[in-house]
Amino acid sequence: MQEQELFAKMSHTILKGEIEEAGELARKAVEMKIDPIVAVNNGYTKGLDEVGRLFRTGEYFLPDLVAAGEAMKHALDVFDPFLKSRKTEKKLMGTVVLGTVEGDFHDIGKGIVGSMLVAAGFEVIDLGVNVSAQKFLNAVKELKPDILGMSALLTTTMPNQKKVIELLEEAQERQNVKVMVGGAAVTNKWAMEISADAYGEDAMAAVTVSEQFAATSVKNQANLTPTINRIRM
Ligand code: B12
Repeated sequence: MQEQELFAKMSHTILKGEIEEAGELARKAVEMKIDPIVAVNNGYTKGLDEVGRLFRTGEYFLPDLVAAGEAMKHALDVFDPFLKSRKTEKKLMGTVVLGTVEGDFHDIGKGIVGSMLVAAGFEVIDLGVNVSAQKFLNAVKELKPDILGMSALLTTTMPNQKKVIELLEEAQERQNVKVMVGGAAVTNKWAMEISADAYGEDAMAAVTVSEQFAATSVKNQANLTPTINRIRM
């Protein structure tokens, strides 16, 4: 099978919510030595985008979204060990606390971001989905991560990213951590509006941004605050 054909089939399994088949194709991609990220971006994500479009136009319903999400997660479960096994022997790049904000249960993209960060040498502490502002604050206080990453896929939950930043400020913890935001609903403009340190439009950008934070040694040079525009990918 050619790569393009495989990608089209991957997209189709998501569109049809074919869980087992989605996993089979992921295994096929591994066999063909296709980079998991390329397969996710060129195959499965295309399907999810189409599912999102069909949901918006009223042709798909919630069960279709659920099935698509399940199929995607199944494929990611196959890829995950391969993504993480890329981890190099280099020293720990830093610690990232990651979570999807309160009211939001989308975790596929966050999962990809987490796996890619692990592969890039970061320790990732994933707080899961529907994470309250207080829980993010507690994690920053207790775990003292270098970076806090927040995902939001719904326009209704984006404001909860702002709430977290405000809570960090109130608790005088804001200067101790770099805040990176992302998720389908989020834009660079929004990130600037809420005074996040960075916006990452995809998992690769999340890694690049985190590497830049690591290079400028967040903890040692707390006075260095790159603007979002400078660090945006
Ligand atoms: C699958 C899916 C679901 C699944 C999620 C399963 C799961 N475990 O995640 C389920 C069925 C649960 C679901 C539920 C709902 N969904 Co939904 N869902 C989707 C869908 C089709 C795909 C999302 C996805 O996984 N995309 C693929 C990943 C890889 O992309 P991503 O998340 O954007 O992540 C990438 C980047 O954004 C970035 N990134 C992500 N997180 C982070 C974090 C950081 C820090 C950084 C730097 C980067 C970063 O990197 C990732 C990898 O490249 C989208 C449509 C779409 N195309 O986005 C709708 C969509 C997001 N859902 C939508 C809606 C409306 C809902 C519901 C409200 C539906 C309902 N009536 O109940 C509920 C909400 C439930 C809740 N409270 O959370 C709308 C949102 C509209 C809006 N703008 O607010 C969308 C856009 C569909 C649509 N077109 O209407 N959904």
